[in-house]
Amino acid sequence: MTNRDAILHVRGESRYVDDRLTPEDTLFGAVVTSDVACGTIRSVDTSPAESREGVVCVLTAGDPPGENQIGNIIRDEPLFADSEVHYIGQPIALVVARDAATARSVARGVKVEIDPGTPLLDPREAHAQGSLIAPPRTFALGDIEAAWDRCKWIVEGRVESGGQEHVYLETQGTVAWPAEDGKVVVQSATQSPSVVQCIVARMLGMPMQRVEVDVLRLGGAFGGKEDQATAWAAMAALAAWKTGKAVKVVLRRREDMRSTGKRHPYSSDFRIGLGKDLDILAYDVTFYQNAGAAADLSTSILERTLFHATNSYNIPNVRATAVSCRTNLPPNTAFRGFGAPQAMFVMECAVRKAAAAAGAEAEWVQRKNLLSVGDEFPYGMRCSSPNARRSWEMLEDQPETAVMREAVSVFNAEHALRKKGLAFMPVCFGVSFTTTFLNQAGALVHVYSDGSVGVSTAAVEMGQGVNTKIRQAAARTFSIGLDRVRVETTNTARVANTSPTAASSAADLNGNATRLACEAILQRLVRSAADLLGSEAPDDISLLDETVQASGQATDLKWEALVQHTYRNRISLSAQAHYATPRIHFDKAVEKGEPFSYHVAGTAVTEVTLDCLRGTYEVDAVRVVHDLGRSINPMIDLGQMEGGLVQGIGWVTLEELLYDDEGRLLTDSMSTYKIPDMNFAPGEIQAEFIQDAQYEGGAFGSKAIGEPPFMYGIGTFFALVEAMRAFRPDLPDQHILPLTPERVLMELVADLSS
Ligand code: LUZ
Ligand code: MOS
Repeated sequence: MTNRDAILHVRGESRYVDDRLTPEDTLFGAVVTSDVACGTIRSVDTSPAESREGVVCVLTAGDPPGENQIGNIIRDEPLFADSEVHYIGQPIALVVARDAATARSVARGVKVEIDPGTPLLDPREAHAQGSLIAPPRTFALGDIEAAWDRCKWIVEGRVESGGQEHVYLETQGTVAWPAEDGKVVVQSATQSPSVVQCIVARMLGMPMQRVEVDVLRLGGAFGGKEDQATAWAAMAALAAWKTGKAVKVVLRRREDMRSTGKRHPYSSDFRIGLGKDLDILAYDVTFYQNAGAAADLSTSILERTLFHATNSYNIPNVRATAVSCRTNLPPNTAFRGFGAPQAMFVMECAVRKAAAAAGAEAEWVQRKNLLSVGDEFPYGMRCSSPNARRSWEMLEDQPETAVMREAVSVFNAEHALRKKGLAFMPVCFGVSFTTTFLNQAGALVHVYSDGSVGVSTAAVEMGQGVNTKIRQAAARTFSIGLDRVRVETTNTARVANTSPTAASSAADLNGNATRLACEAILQRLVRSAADLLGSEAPDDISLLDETVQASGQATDLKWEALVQHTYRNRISLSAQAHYATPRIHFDKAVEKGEPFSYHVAGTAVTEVTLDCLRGTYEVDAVRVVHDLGRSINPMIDLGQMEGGLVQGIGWVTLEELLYDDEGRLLTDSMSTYKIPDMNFAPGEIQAEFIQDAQYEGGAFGSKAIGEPPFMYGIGTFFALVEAMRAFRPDLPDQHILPLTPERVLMELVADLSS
């Protein structure tokens, strides 16, 4: 089983927004953005630009006929800055011209006068000044104050984790055009078609039925298009509505990197206590989230940070507090893991520091405290999966693990200037949107009279292979060949109220909706077959490999003939279905509930080699044992595993976002922002999947795969620290990521002269 879209990708035949065929007279919009991070707008002079050859119009804050507002959860984000600017790269105007070159060159010349203020860039400073997105939240379990007395070892620390640029291959973009009777059609590279629809409608002051959002596929997203595709879609829609022409807005890489938000940097404080048997008795943590200038999804991301504060560990006394701090960076946003990686990094720093204080091996303390079935999470849910423990034990039992350990100690004994390090990284990730109402999906299935099948769902294909999984869901339910099934674009006129394709849940939710719609049609087909075969008992009839079976025996009746017969009898061959994840709930008033359909758990072990003179390093191998449920498509899941892992390794090692004191991003191109490539990827990635259980929440017993593997990448950070320690046993705590080669080198040589 492969990702069927891969054939299109490797031939260059996949069509992204900028590849769509558009009318000859399509206009292009280029964005005028703020060059200061904070200030009051004195004037925006658009008239010289408007009189330039080829320019059709220049749009600003006064132009939307509805609201000049794109905030979804919190309405705090203007489409175009009106009186103030809050970050460098914030849109102020859109120059609409006959071609992209003209639009861009004119946009560069638009004069904006701003009285600059002093930008706020640090989340703790923002917190101290009361600059918050929302009030802080706290999850608590047990009695933390009483627990400290019972601890034998108590350690504290401060942890910093940096942001991360999404670097989706396709930059942000939209094409929009006006249709008949006041309608606007929007082809957007978005993970959230219905959010784009809702906000464009609000911005144009019209009902949602007059805005049709259509999404064919995205060239990657990773969370970066869950909320942040909206601005460009709204601009294109506004320009199309104003001009009566098709309008395209597509960002260049540097524009995209400057204007869009990233993974949230966090600054955190922890305090952890171990009992005499090395049980983690107490954990107190505070997260300061750098939200940037607008809320975006920050409050939801903050919530997931709290849900994953204790990662894979059972801790009876916990207090986790998180605060979303408003600063003058671009609004930070969803990125694979959605606040969980930041939480897990702090937890791992804490466990390791506590183990060191107790004179114990980190692995010993990690393993001792892993979750077991029945353990309570700080949010009240109980652990129902044995796989946190089981994955660790399976990994440890693999003969390769002993070989790896031996190789590291032999290598370190034999080499003075190169050292190896090894680290275990457990991950336990909750699957479901933590915003409960989003856990729903719709599917619309048509069986055509020739037996071919078209499926529309709420899921957006972004390279992750969800369309192949949906094809499989339909083909499997009907028991027909995969090639009979086509997955259509994600379109708000066909499937309404689409939840974002996010939270690793798209295949679960939309696979189930597809199954339900296909089952409804299948029931009619079975009755129709019974009728045709003169059978009294439809219960006896089934379909297997495109052939009707009666009492388990193949008949001469094939899929195509059955479909034709059913059609000619005027029986509907279409069905719509809705799926909502059962059981889940959460009460924010007490911060308790059962927010997740299930957890996925696993463990990774990472081996690195460090060049201690240069600070450079290689990731030799990562071996993972991971819980997939019963995978629909192991090949796609392995691809997600490898991609997520390498992206996670990038976050903790190479990927460093640097800003100057004015809040200007210095690493705004692929030459200054380094992402892991094939040469940097681990020499070996080995994944063993636990594939035995059946899960109601996932489609066909499968489990989500999109985000969890990202966090195995955190293991590389700690493997590097182990290698550094092998060179310099007196090395102080390392609690800052990314651990770039530069940082490694500086740490290794720090204070050497004294
Ligand atoms: N998006 C969202 C997500 O809106 N809610 C979530 O809980 C979530 N989790 C992971 C990734 N995206
Ligand atoms: Mo998300 S981080 O868009 O699942």
